[in-house]
Order: sequence, then C-alpha cells, then structure tokens
Amino acid sequence: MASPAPEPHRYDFAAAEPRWQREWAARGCFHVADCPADGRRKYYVLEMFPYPSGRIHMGHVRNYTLGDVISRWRRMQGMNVLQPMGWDAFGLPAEGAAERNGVAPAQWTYDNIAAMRDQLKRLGLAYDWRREIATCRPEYYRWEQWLFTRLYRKGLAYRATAPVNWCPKDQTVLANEQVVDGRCWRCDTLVERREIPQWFLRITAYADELLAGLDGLPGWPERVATMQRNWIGRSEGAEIRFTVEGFGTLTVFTTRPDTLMGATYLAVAAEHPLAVAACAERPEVARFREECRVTQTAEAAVETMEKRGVDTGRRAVHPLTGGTLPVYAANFVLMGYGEGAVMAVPAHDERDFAFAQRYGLPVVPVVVPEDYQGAPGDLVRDAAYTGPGRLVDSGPFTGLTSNDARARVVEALASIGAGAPRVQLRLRDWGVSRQRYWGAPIPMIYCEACGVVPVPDQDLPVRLPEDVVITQGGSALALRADFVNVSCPQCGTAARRETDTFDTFMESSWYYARYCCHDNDRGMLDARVRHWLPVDQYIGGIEHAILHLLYARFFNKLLRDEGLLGNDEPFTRLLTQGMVLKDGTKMSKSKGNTVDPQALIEQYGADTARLFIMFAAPPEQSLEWSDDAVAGAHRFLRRLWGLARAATQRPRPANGDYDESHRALRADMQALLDQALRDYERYHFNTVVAACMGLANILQRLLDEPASDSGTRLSYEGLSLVLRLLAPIVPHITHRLWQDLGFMPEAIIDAPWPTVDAEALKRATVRLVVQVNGKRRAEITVDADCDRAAIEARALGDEAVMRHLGGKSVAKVVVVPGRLVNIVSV
Ligand code: ANZ
Ligand code: ZN
Repeated sequence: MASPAPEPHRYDFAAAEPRWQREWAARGCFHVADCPADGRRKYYVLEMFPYPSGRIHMGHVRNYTLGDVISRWRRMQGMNVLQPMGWDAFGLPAEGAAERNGVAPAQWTYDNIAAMRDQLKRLGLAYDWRREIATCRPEYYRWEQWLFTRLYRKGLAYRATAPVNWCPKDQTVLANEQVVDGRCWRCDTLVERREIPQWFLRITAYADELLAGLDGLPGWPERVATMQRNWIGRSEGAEIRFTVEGFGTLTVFTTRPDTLMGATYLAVAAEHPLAVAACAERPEVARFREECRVTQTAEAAVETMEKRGVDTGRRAVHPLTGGTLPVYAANFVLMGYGEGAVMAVPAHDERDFAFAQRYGLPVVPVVVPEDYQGAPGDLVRDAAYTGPGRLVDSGPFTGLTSNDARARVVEALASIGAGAPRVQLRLRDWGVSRQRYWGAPIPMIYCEACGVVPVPDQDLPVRLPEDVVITQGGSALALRADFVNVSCPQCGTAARRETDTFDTFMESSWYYARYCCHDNDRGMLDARVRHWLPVDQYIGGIEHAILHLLYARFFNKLLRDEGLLGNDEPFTRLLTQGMVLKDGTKMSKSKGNTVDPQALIEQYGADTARLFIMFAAPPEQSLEWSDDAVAGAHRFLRRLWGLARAATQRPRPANGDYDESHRALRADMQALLDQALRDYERYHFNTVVAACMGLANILQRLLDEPASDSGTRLSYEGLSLVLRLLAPIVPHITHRLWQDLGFMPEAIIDAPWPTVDAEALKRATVRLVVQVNGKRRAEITVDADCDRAAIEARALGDEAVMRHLGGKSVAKVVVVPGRLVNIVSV
C-alpha cells in the first residue's frame, strides 16, 4: 500500500480512518470470491440488517462491530469470509413519514438508505458492498412473489378470514402498533375487530420439524430455543365431545382428560357459534358479545384481566355420567386456541376456579396428591389444586394415578365416539397480509370466472407503484385503479389485483440466502447458496428471538423443499447481543437518552467507538454508556500509538536470543496472548482488550529500559502480537502501525493470526508471597516449573526475608505451590 505520510506526533484519526476505508474499498479487500481456488474454508458472518430509519443508533454500532470483529478475526485465521449488508426496507414508518412530510415512501426510504450507508462506511466495516440488498427493490421481492405462487399451488399458502384491528372512524385497518391502549393512534377512537379475508402461510405444517430442529442447534443460546419451544407450544391432550340440545356437538380441547369427572360447567369464547346462537333467546349474551368485541384478546391480556362471562342458557350432556352441565360464554376462553371451548374443572384449574367463585358454580375435586389424607373438599377450599396425584370420586377411574387416568379416560371416550387423543399447537399459521401500501404486493388476481389466479411467472414482479401520495388512512394501493385493474391471466376478462402487501417479516426471512447470489436475475437462488449456507454466525438483538428467527427457519425449510438449498437450518450459531443502556435504561429516542454514533465518530474516530463498545461489556450482556470509558478507550489508542512510535525510534534487531529477564517478560506476554486467543474463541472481546492492555504495560516497561537488542527485539515481538490481537477491533490504527513498523509486506487484515509459543509459555513465571512466621515480608518471582528446593533457596536468599529473620535459625519452610512460602524461625 501507499507509503505513509510524514509522521505526525499525534494520531490523526480523522484523516487516517477515511483514507484506509477508501483504500480497502478501492482494492476490493472485502469482495469475497464465491469458490476460492485455494481451498480456504468458507465462513459466513451475518448481522441482522437494519430498517432504514435514517440514522444509525448505538444498537447498530454494537451489532455491526461485533460481526465485524468476528469476520476480521476469521479472515486472519485464513478463512474466506463473507460479510454482507442490506436494508429491511419495507414497513410502516415510511408511510407515517410520507404522510407527515409529503414525501413518497420510496424516496424517503432511498434517501435514508444512502445516509445510513455512509454512516456504516464510516465505521470501517468489512462488508462486501457489492452484495447489498434493499428489500423494496423489485429485483428482490420478485422472487418472494414467485415463491409465494409456488407455495399456493402446494397448499402451503391459502386464503381465510381472520380478524384485524379496524378503526370505524378512519374506516381503515390498523397495524398492531397503531393500536394504543385499544384505541386508534390517529383519532383515539375505540378499535374494533373485523373479520376479513387474508393470506396465510402454513407454518403449522412444519411445527414438528421446527421443534425438533431446536435440539440440533447447540450454537444457539438455550433461552432462545426455549422461547421458540414455548411459542410453538405443543400440548398433548384430548378433544372431548359434549352434546348440547338445540346446538349439536360442542367439542373442547383439554390437556387434563383425567379431570373429566370434575367438570362442572363448559365455557366458550364470545365469538363461538354457540354463543352466537344463544343471542337469539338471551339478550345478555348479545350484550356480553358486544362488550368483548372491543376488548383485546391478546393472550397476555386474557391472563391478567378479570374473568367474566354469562350463562348462555344452553345445557351440555356429560359423555360419561350423562349429567347436565351449564354452558357459559366467558372472556378467558380464546377463540383462536383449540376449539374455542373448554370443559371447566374449577377444582384443578385456576381460571376455572376464579370464574366458578364469581358465578357460584360448584367445585368438585377429583385429584388429590398421592400422600393426601384429608377430605378432598378441604384441598380446594381456597384455590385450585393443579398438581398431579391420585383420582377420587371418579367412578371407574377412582384410585388411578392422574397419569394413567389420562389414557384410560380417553380410551373410554373413544369407545363411545365422544373423544380422541389430540396434539394442539399454540402456533398459528402465519398471516402474511397487511392492508398497507409500502410492502411487496401479494401476487394474486381475483377473477369472477376463474376465482383466485396466481400471477404467472412471466408477469412477475408485480411492481409496487413508487409514485404515490399517502393520504390519511387505508392503503394507497387500493386507490390506484392502474394497479388494481388487470385482465385475468387465465380467461382475459376484467379482474382485480390483490391490494394487500406482504408482512415485512417475509423479506427478512430469506435475505440471508439471497446475499449468496444477489445478482441472479433468472432465479431466486442458485448453486452458490450450497457453498455459503448455512450462515456460520448470525448476530442480532434478542427482540427477534421468536418471530424473525422462527420465520427464517421456516423459510429455510420451504426453500429446501423447493429444492433451492440444501441445509436444514439457516443459522449454525446465534449471538444475541445485549442492549445499550444509558443511566440504567435502554437508549431510545422516546426516552431522549441517545448518544449519536456520528457525533462520537467525529469526536474520537471509529476505532475509539469500536474499542469502547467491545471493551465495555461481554457481547450478550447489556452495555452501560459511559463518557469516561469512551475517553479511556481513546487514551488507550493514543498510548498504543506512542508505544509504536517509540519502538520505531530503535531499529529492529535481527532475530536472536533474549536475556534472562526478557525471557520472563516474554513468558508473561505469551500468557496474555494465550488468554486473548481463548477469549476470542469465546467471544469475550472485553477481556481480549484487557489482555492487550496488559501487553501494552509490558511494552511500556521494555521501552523505558535502556535500549538493548534483546529488549528491542521483544518490543517488536510484543507489538506484532498486540496489533494483530487488536486488528479486528480497531482496524484503522493497527493497519497504520503495522505498516510503520514494517512487519509484513501484506496489510494487517491478511496477516496470519498469532499462535502461542508453547515453549515460552511453559517457562512462565509465578509470583509467590513469602511470609516469615505468618507475616507477609516479601514477594518473589520464580519460573512456573521451579522445584521446591529452588523456591526455598530463592525465598531464604531474599534481602527482606533475611532482614526479618535477623540471623535466627529456620525451623521449617512450608511451600504452597503457586501461592506462598512460609518460613518458621525458632
Ligand atoms: C380441562 C382442564 C382441567 C384444563 C384442568 C386444565 C386443567 P395448554 O397447556 O395451553 O394447551 N383451554 C383449552 N382451550 C382453551 C381456549 N381456547 N382458551 C382458553 N383456555 C383453553 O392448555 C390447555 C388447557 O387450557 C386445556 O385443558 C383447557 O383447560 C384450557 F385441571 O381442560 B383444560
Ligand atoms: Zn378469469
């Protein structure tokens, strides 16, 4: 590379950093070849791509620095590293901004991308920018549309009605984030729920594989796997059919068929057909349904809200006893889970218990703990007993364990056609329709004669018109006659396009694969994905632990089953980075406690920002912002600069031996190197930096000594270690110093990763405390492999020890290896 400018005394990061960045770009240093001839191992590092909001924030800086450190480290280890970047460019904020500022969402988005790209570049991230993706480009979403039409033909995409949030005043569908405390964000009107036809992807068909796959992901944090397991929520139980006069069969789902003999009422969701039917004869049921229509039915809300309901007047027949049970409509029963109906067993379920108390319904205990002696009624006087045990008052099942009873009850029901075993998922099929403008158009056409017709391949992409004006509410797309009106691809008569767009999670579900073949305009993916996938290391926020990561795993399986890629899972290792805090709370615009990365870079440079972030906390933990620590990081870089400058004042001696004292220092250096290399493997970059600070201290000592060949030789060695250890973290300053010290013909980004000199490490020294009669009197440094006799001799020969012995004779010497020597005198 070009020879450095005349040496300034201070490191001028503001000039140097952009200069190296330009040089890396000009040389295409990070343009990775798809299949290098040299057989280097591939390594794919990916960070979750940002939404182009306009400015990067500290969370981005942390995420992208982490990925960059890993990618540069793997490269120095000799791997062929792919690290791409792109933009999750569709989404609601663009519409909001457009409405406020009168700019088209497309323009707003492209401007933001340009601004953020510059900001990212200023951080010195080692991206292969040629592969940049913006999901709002037709070259990208075209393939998503193409895939969707295939999934439709396979029955994996389908249309069904589903509830949406509806603002009756604005006459528009609202996204969940536009509903604030049950009201429209714009006009504060109470939001209603409406059923409209929408598109779904059949993710439930992959539920078992998505669950099983979690056991094969040792590189994922256990808590993310657990969150996904809970989200999929596989429950084993039974469906039980009750007969209701004037209605027919009422089916419930239960995980506790063993408690069937303790059921004292049934409860259905307000939306359940039985509740609808009951409105005719009971106005209070209609009133109750009306109340429920405007309240939230999110699961979390259901858990905490007051349990309320109304008797529908209908009566069910217990399939085994023939007894009569009242049927209630209740707000704690979700229409979207199981059958939207439950058999209520207040003695053994908390919600049923609370409801029974409120409405004076009987509580009949049928399970008691194995060793329970008292009356069953006493067990459930104040609360439900939800544990396992032995059955009581349960006719033929009395005396069975609750576990055995589950199977026996289901058998009994099955034999009379009143029940069957059943597996229930909490996971729902993925509703992908959004009644929004700024998204990828769903490639479907509705024809009076032919029905639903997928857009044929040759007509893809269905382009989203970018020149729209966003007016209040609704989707701008539905208002565009030139978009809506088409002729049917099958019969040619006038037809309508679907005007909903895809959920933006669709685009982020497969971008990781597209980076491998971003330029393919003839297919969604190609053979290159088989080289690069799976992603070796994925990095992002824990907030994506469930949806994004589950959808991406699902898409990977869809793509695999289309024959488009070969791997079963998309991400081998997952790192979830902690939050960036300031004053103990998450940095966020709404809290007004943000620090602008741009300002930080201008004041101190990208290297300081990167060093601070990596040093302040291990990646998975939250990171507390500190102005002092930023300044400290900057000082350390200046110190490193000074040390390297000082070394260049002394010509580098030829290779050779080290003096005795330098051998000990060298062993210390090797011990720090050893620690740092291990910490890289564990991603403990904060302690890597600490080890580098230790190395800097040793260098300082060496450079403070009078010059000697041995000392200078060791300072060069130490600098070559510390620069390489720091290169992935602070790539600019290390790049420059590596050149100045004349280490290699090649740049430090391609310097070989250091290894420990095992011999030197073996000769490492240890410090021992020396006590005389139990009191600490001195400290000695000995070789780690030094034997007992030599340690004794060194301790007894120490000046301070001799002084304290004062000529008295020694009774005994106790050596505690690695820690201390105690000398007992008489
Ligand atoms: C009788 C029973 C007795 C129940 C008992 C529990 C304890 P998970 O584990 O989440 O699958 N349930 C079923 N469908 C429901 C719905 N749509 N809305 C609200 N609750 C519903 O829970 C399954 C249990 O949740 C089922 O088992 C049912 O109550 C209730 F001692 O049936 B159980
Ligand atoms: Zn037609």
